[in-house]
Amino acid sequence: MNKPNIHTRFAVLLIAVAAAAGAAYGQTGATKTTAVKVTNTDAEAVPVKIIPMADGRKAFQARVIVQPTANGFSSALLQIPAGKRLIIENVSVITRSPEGMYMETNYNTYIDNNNDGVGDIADITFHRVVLADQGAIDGVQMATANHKVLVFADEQIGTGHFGVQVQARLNGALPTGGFAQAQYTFSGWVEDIPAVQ
Ligand SMILES: [Ca+2]
Repeated sequence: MNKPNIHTRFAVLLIAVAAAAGAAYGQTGATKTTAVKVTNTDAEAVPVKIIPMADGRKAFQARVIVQPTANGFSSALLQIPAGKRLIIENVSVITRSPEGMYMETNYNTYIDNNNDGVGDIADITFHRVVLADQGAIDGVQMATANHKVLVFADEQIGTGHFGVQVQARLNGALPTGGFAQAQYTFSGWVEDIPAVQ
């Protein structure tokens, strides 16, 4: 079956970040009044900027944030430049949860695994992130991961368009007023997708 264009499933989400939330994102200073994107859950995908390197290669490095609220997966999308393939070589993740809670995290990508020129369910692969608990500081339970990987992510297969979808879920419902966040950073290379063989 054809995979729908997932880029169309996301809308823009802008949230003004208050001082407390800003601190949780590693920001400093007083109350922020600038509207910034703090999560991409069901929101506009985070774009990837292609960075030319001196040797001719094209690099990328991008951050995606997802904020789960319960034991069902929440997701966010890293948008791949049109017609490009990401070659992900490093993934770093930090999760912040209420003390005593923890997360399951993974991300998925597409490549034409069955080589039929059609973006279908055979083309999705899941990449689990192994987190190491860092304990709790000031009531915030943290876990981190930093892994050398080799993952391919195509933006287009046939008429289907895809991104890198990150996911996270908690081991239970987020308490009222609680804060939970999984922040992913991907680093790697950008190449053109070769023609279908
Ligand atoms: Ca396919």
